Formats: sequence, C-alpha cells, structure tokens
Amino acid sequence: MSEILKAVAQDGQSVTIDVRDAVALVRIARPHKRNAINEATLLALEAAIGSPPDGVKAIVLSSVGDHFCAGLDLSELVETDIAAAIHHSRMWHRATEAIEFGRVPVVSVLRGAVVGGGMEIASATHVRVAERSAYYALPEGQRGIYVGGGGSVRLPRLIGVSRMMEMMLTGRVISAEEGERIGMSHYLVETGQGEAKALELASAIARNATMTNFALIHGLPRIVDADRPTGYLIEALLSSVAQDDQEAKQRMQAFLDKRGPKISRGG
Ligand code: 1HE
Repeated sequence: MSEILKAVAQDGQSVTIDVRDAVALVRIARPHKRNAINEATLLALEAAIGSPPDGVKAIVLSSVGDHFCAGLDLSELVETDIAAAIHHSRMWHRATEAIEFGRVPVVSVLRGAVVGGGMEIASATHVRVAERSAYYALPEGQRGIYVGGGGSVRLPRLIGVSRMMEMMLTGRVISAEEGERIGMSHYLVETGQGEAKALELASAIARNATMTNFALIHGLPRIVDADRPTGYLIEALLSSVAQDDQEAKQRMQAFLDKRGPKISRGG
C-alpha cells in the first residue's frame, strides 16, 4: 500500500470527505487538538484534495469545530534530527503543492485559529472565505522554529515580505478584518456562515469550463513567476487551448445567440 493510502486508512477520521454533486467538502477533523496537523492527517489531506473522487470539479476545505487549524502538531517535532526534519518539511511541501496545483480549485473556510502550518495550508488554497472569528499568526518564532510548509514561498506573495517578517519577528496576531484587508481572505462573513458561502462559490467555480480552471490554477502562478516573454507565450498557448475546447465554443455561441448569461453587478 502506498504511503498516502496507508495514512488515509489509519487516519480516516481526521479528514472527512462529503461529495455534493460536483463539489467535495473536505474537513480537517481533529477538533480536540484544534485541528493541529500530524503526519497522518497531512497525508490524508494530500490524498483527499490531490485525488478527489471522479466528477468533483471544486473542493471546499473546512474544519470541524471552532478552529481551522492550530498548525503543525508540535508533539511530532520533539526528538527529531535534521534529516528527519528536512523530510518532514518536504512532506508539507508535497501536500501543499497537491492543494495549490491539484486537479481542481480549492475554496477554504477560515475560522478561529489559522496559525503556523494552518496559515500555510490556507495560503495554498485558491479562494479564502474567513469567518469573523478567524485570527492569523505565525508563532514559529516563539517556538524557536521557522515555517516549513511552504510559508516562505507563498505568504510573501499574498501579504508581502515585510508583513510576514514583522508577524514572525513580533508574534503579532492579525484579526479577521485585518486579514481581509491584507489579502489573507477574499471574503469575510459572520461566524458560522463560512461553509455556506464557500459552497456557493465552489458551485460557481465548478460550473466554469474545465480548461479555464486548469489555466487559472496551473498557468497563472507560473506566468507570474516567469519572465515577460515566457509569460506571454504561456498565456497565448493556454488561451488558444482553452478557446479550442468544445465547451468554450458552445458557451461563446450561446452568448452570441442571446442564450448565455450577461455580467450582472449583483455577482
Ligand atoms: C496542540 C496544538 C498544536 C493545540 N500541536 N497540540 N502552533 C502553535 O504554536 C499553536 C498552538 N496552539 C495554541 O496556541 C492554542 O491551542 C490555540 C490558540 C490554537 C487554541 O487554544 P484553546 O485554549 O482553545 O485550546 P488548548 O487548550 O490550547 O488546546 C486543546 C488541545 O489541543 C490541547 O491538548 P490536550 O491534550 O491538553 O487537550 C493542546 O495541547 C492541543 N493543541 N494546538 C499539538 N499545534 C510545517 S511547519 C509549521 C510549523 C507550525 O505550525 S508552528 C505553530 C504551531
């Protein structure tokens, strides 16, 4: 059995999956540990999001209880040597890459603690809905460690190098409102309403043409990281492949036949 499947079998309860039409609702389910992530939970999360059931076109990543995720399960860090720590961090990189560059877009629901590794997992998702109870922190500094789940790569792109540095140096906790202002969340809703909002957004995302969603999650971040000429080339290739898709042709014809939806300011 693969490493991932073994973890899912052993730890099926710490990540739950509930498929509703084209949307899968995946929840981190270790509320007694404030959804702190141990190795089995991380591998189960990687499997659930990286290989969603057939027919799933968008994922909502949420949690059980009052907190999204209290970060790395610190009981796993004690007594590790350098080689094991490198392997552990690389495992987090693999899992968060599976979220960011997986098969389908992921909408996360952030509430309560979104700290350390929790903030790193959130930053790998594509759309983030925060409830007013959410708060963000990178307490690695206080614990004498450093981010290891891709935080140095993703968070500066979301909130800026200077802000991440300040958060880690001072241990500052950021509120849900400030989190929305600085780009940690795209939406801010009342506590308890995050999943409903995320499911609504995920259903809309699932209705997009598959190629458009692919171009967005796999193409856009690569274009931003590339030099301009490479970026233009990737954009031209992605847009022509997307445009050639039967689904795109039907949608454009529907608009020209006055059957397709118009843009409306209500959303
Ligand atoms: C944990 C963890 C954890 C809770 N690892 N067990 N993350 C942190 O430094 C955050 C640490 N956690 C906290 O600061 C607090 O738990 C919370 C503010 C999130 C929530 O407080 P509270 O009062 O609701 O809960 P609690 O009583 O502190 O915790 C309940 C239980 O969860 C308790 O265990 P119990 O056996 O005594 O019941 C806690 O020990 C346990 N728990 N958080 C292990 N994180 C890829 S590298 C990423 C590096 C990091 O993520 S570093 C940041 C780690």
